[in-house]
Amino acid sequence: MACGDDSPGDAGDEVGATDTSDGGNDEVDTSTDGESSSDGSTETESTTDTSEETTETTTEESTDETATEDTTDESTDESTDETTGDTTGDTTDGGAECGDGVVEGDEVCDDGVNDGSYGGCEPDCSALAAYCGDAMVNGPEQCDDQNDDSSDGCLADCLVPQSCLEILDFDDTAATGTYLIGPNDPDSTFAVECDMDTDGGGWTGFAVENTCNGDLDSQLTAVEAAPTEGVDVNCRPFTTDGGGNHTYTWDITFAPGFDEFYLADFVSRAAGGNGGTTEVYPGTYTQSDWSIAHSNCAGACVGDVGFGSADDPGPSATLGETMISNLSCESCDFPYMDNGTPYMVGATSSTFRVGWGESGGQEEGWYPWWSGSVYLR
Ligand SMILES: [Ca+2]
Ligand SMILES: [Ca+2]
Ligand SMILES: [Ca+2]
Repeated sequence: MACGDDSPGDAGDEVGATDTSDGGNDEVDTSTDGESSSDGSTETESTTDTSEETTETTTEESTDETATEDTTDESTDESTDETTGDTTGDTTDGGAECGDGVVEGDEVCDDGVNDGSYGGCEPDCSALAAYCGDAMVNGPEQCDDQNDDSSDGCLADCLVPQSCLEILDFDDTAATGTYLIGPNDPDSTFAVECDMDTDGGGWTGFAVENTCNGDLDSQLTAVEAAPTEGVDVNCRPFTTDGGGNHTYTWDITFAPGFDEFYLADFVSRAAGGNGGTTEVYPGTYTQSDWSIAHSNCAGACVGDVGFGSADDPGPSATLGETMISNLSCESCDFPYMDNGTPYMVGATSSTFRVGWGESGGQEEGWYPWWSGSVYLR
């Protein structure tokens, strides 16, 4: 399919659309046939003639069948002839009438209305009005790149996709790979990884680098503040407390919304200071509430990193839940153990949240998202 196929047909007149697209095919066929044999072009012309005759016959018959329609058409034609249609059409093309809904003679299109509106035909039937595929952004379009490539940030319906799910819904042949999307602004697209395989596909995957520098909006919030906090040049948030407790959230806006997520190759990193160690003890504490991301040292002074929707009261999955043994270090990696497992959130949300924290008398800290990807759908 192509952009050009849609617009004339969408104008509401199948006759005009068929003739127009046939004209385009004839040009292609002629050049192709010329290379192989001279007989081919003759066959093509006869085929085209036959279809046109058939179409005209069908139109006349259907019109004649209903007396009411017939009368209406005649009165419309008469009024058109009295004003402009007759002069423009008949004189030039020897019988072609712009406005009769039939493409004939020198007409490029004729949708019966020919008011120059989007997807239609210009008033003198000499050219198509603005349409998806004319290389200009017009009408309801966000882009018009005249191709069927779904990965370049402009779909063949002249809209900029906001997510990998939108791409897959439009193009069910789209394969896993890199795609341009514009989740916030059709004029500002960037590359993401689309997983078109897992559980039916349609997952939008982004790296931590996409969460700043204008791609995806993100917000670091201190629920319980630490003296050291920030976001490094690679968009990675970080915190280190001063020997007390700390809890943070980091919200990433994904305008298209999501109902589920999974993590891929995801790694958190401890960022303790002055010999302070960061602990995750899965049997002692796992985060269940965004408002607190650590134990209060009743059992042990530990923390966790959680993932989910900012619209839920707490995370849908946490680092601690997936671990099978305690981890403790000043600066080391905490790999997520259930990479690739989809988790549901409570309700469709447009804000993905990472929450984390620590407690205890040492200086403990985190890079909650050191590396890896988050996939939303
Ligand atoms: Ca006509
Ligand atoms: Ca256009
Ligand atoms: Ca495209």
